[in-house]
Amino acid sequence: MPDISIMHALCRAVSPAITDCELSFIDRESIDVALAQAQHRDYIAALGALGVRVTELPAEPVLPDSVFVEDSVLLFDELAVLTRPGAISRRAEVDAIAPVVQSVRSRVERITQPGTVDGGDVLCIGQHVFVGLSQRSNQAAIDQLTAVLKPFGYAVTAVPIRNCLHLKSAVTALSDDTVLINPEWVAAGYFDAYRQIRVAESEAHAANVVRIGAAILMPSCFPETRALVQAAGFAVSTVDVSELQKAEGAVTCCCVLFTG
Ligand code: CIR
Repeated sequence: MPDISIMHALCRAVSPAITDCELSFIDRESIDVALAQAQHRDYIAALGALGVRVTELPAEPVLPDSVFVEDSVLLFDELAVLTRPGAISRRAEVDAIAPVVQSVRSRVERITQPGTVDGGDVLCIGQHVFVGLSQRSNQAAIDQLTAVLKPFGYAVTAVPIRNCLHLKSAVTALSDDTVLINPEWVAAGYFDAYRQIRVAESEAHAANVVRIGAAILMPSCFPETRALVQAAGFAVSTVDVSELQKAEGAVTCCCVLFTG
């Protein structure tokens, strides 16, 4: 039987409060909200052009970082896991997305105190789940995730990171056997089992890309890394997310991908 499962994405429109976003590793710059909203619409269009069916949730007026839906839920084929974000200002995002999550997965687990984890720290490659040990995600959450996912055959590995927000700031998968990595922010040895493409030296933030089947979506501001990824045989689309980058966002964080 051919695989006829369709790729879906949950996205949430940019909050007008995004100017009050959390920032950890970059300095605050003025964000043009209207431009951020326009760039987010382009991002959704880019996902659609790659065959993704997008469900766009309404903006949350008082949750500045709520466009970054990836951080509040992990969606696996068999279940969903609602997170407990590391930043207190972001915890209410989980309750905001929970009803939608319950409509796409019948089994829903939840990370509880003292665990904290942001979805940006969770990188799934096949049955392997790498979880960043970061300012946002801790060992208690990793232990909870390990217990919840083990019955479904997933192996969980904790991966310390440095000088960046999330594990997926430092490394994402281009395919099941290739990663795009910034070895300044994560030890490459954790990904020895994979072919590794390193981001261009002048593009530290370029490792965060969205993989849709065999296609890659990445920000338009990393041309050198884009060329490296294309030279490795991947089809790359780009989108300008400059205003979302000022909120320390990137491309993975603006969607939760799942098959259905
Ligand atoms: C935060 O600091 O939580 C937001 N301003 C940015 C979150 C980006 N999330 C992600 O890359 N997964």
